Amino acid sequence: MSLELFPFGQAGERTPLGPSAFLLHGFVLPHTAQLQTLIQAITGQSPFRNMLTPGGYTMTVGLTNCGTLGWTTDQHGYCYSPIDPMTGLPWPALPNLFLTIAREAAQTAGFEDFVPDACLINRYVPGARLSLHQDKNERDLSAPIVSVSLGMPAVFLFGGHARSDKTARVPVKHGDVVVWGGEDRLRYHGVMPLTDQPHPLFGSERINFTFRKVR
Ligand code: MD6
Ligand code: FE
Repeated sequence: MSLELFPFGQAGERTPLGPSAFLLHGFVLPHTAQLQTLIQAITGQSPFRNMLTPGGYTMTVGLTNCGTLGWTTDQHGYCYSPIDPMTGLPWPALPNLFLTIAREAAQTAGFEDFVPDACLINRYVPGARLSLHQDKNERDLSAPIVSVSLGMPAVFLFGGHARSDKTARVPVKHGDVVVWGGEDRLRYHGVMPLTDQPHPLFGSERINFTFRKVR
């Protein structure tokens, strides 16, 4: 069961999605070209790859990381690792612009002094989706998550604390940022299958990156 939400805000507006969750419309619009260049440098070193879940499925979303820790999954389970299993090397460093955006977005949502140590980068192509999940592999659940959307639009599903709770459908566009923490930190969420709506800068791709404080 889905509940329609229409947070079609203007750049600079803040739509609450919960007591401690906000959609910051167009928050990174001034930086999107620079972010794209930084992401190209990161994926040149640690490419996007379609990982295998413990359930034996290959994810439709391509994934990589930057920061001291990176999120990975294989048939044995999920974990954070300092080493990219594909290259055997540390993940690329978190660029300063990423750290600044993460801190300022968190602050705008009411979370002071957010310093992430991990940034998970997802690439969606038409048809890719992310099933409902909780982000609960982080040791420090007092820190929020900051999630940046670039490229093609998507519908973010924002549920409750049980998988069966009804979900809100939240349109996320190029330049939008979602921040959530506090009592909303463990809510189920996912992304509906993307439709092909090519973007002038990113073509038929959506890039999402989420900053976390793991340790
Ligand atoms: C995405 N995002 O938007 C997937 N998780 O592509 C997430 O799974 C996510 O956006 C935690 C907090 C914010 C998010
Ligand atoms: Fe998530």
